[in-house]
Amino acid sequence: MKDIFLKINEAILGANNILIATHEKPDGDACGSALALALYLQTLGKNFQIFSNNKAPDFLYFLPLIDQMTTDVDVFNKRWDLVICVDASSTSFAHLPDDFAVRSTIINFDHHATNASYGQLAVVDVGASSTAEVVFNFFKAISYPIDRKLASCLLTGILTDTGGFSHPNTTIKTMAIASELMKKGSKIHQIFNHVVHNKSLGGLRLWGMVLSRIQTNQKLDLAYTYVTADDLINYQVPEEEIDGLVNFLNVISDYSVVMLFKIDRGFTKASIRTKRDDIDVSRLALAFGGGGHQKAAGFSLPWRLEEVNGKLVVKD
Ligand SMILES: [Mn+2]
Repeated sequence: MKDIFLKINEAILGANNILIATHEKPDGDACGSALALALYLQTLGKNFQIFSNNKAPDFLYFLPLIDQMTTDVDVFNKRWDLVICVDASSTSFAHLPDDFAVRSTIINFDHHATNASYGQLAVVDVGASSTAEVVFNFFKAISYPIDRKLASCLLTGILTDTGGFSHPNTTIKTMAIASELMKKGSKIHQIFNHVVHNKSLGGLRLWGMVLSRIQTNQKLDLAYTYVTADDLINYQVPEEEIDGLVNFLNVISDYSVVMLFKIDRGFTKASIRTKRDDIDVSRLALAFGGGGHQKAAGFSLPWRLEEVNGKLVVKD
């Protein structure tokens, strides 16, 4: 992998104007990886911008340069020598316009198995816990000295994508990299406070409400519940406050599969989790046109569900 990393670095050194793009609704890994690379470009004195179709969640605003992330599609009208995509399994997931994607030189850093290695220079490492881990390997390959700020960006990506080192993607390598990032001065407990211990009072009350609605299906060995767009309005919390709720449901020990329905006006999104090695929830998601991993998957339905007499029914 070292050769391709060196080629990527040559491309970066030879470019003046560089666009970093990441996926819609950017998470800790998307932002952490993008901002780590942005810090590098800033040190090199490059002209750069960072694009995502949606604003980063508030709890990530402790990260350096995050206020420079833009959702303005005007970036696609500018001339870029190079586009670096991070954590985006396709150019459309990064919202690059088709014609723009075709005429641009693209570097692709990712760890998703569904990434078809698009772009002229692609590093898709499905064995990596996170794109942050891939970007770390890039900096190691080019012998770039990682400082505390950059380490915090990468550790945020690793911490969020591994669910605080608890998901099965956490490897010996992941732990070694996290340890090295801590040696650079990054404080893991502070990052954890930002990305996990960040619920508001309204958010906790909403979680309580959603937990009180849990229903079960013995035959399917399933526990499920739902949250609606109106709930978010009533409790005055942004959508990011329900991040982690489906993983919290998964702490249940007397059911094998858990599901959280997010019900919006005209559609419903379902997230599925299991802790068991012998159940593949991505197959259930696939049956409804969704996808994901063996233990974490999801799908969308073009209907609104509503609770009637204790049962979730299709409304429209
Ligand atoms: Mn990721």
